[in-house]
Amino acid sequence: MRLPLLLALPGMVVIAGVMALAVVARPSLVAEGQASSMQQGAFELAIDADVENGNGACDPIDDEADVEAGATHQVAVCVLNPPVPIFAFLTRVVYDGQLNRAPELPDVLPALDDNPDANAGDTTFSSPDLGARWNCSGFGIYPPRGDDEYTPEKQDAVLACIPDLRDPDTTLVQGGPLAVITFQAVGQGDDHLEFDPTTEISGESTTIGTCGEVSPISCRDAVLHNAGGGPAVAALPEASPEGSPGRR
Ligand SMILES: [Ca+2]
Ligand SMILES: [Ca+2]
Ligand SMILES: [Ca+2]
Repeated sequence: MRLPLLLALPGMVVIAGVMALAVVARPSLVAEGQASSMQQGAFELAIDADVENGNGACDPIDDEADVEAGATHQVAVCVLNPPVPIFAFLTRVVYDGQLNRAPELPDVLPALDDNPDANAGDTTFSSPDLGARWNCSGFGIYPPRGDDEYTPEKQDAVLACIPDLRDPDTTLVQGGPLAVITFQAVGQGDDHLEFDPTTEISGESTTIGTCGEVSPISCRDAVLHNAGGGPAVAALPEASPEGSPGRR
């Protein structure tokens, strides 16, 4: 049984978070495809298809990676050159459930080490991390999900984070990894990982970038080349509806 995340959040945080991310509460946008051009120094989002190489997550950012069928593979969500400190974000990465599965983990407040796994808490990825006192329980609306059960039409890993407002220093002032998503390869083929249009980055008082039509920024997708084929070894549990909290 998952915690009622909303009840555990200070009301002020919930309100501020919902306000900051108001755009994501709208019905999902239909825009498909995002700019893929890379502009040096631009504010953008990217998926690092391979967190194992180089200096870790987002360094370098790989737009593709080879994955063995049945293997566990991690990708990172990276933000580059934010123009102001990041005060809240929601990232939603769409993938092909026939090729990959993102195992569901129990929600444990403040949900920093779930899947997707925020770059804060006990597990961090590369440096700098998000910093202290973030809360990624998604205001009770978007708890971390390997596959959001409220979007049954697609497989999408979602993570929404805000800082604890009691700590004014908790903002992400620099670029780097926001989160890492753990996938298990369950089929053979190319999985085009895409940012959903609801993906959003906010400053303290306003949206500063989305992968949709509001304040659009470059959102670079990535491809996982799953080789080997065949059904996956059931090494990791599938998303379990048993643990689903009520969304308010
Ligand atoms: Ca990399
Ligand atoms: Ca973590
Ligand atoms: Ca879904």
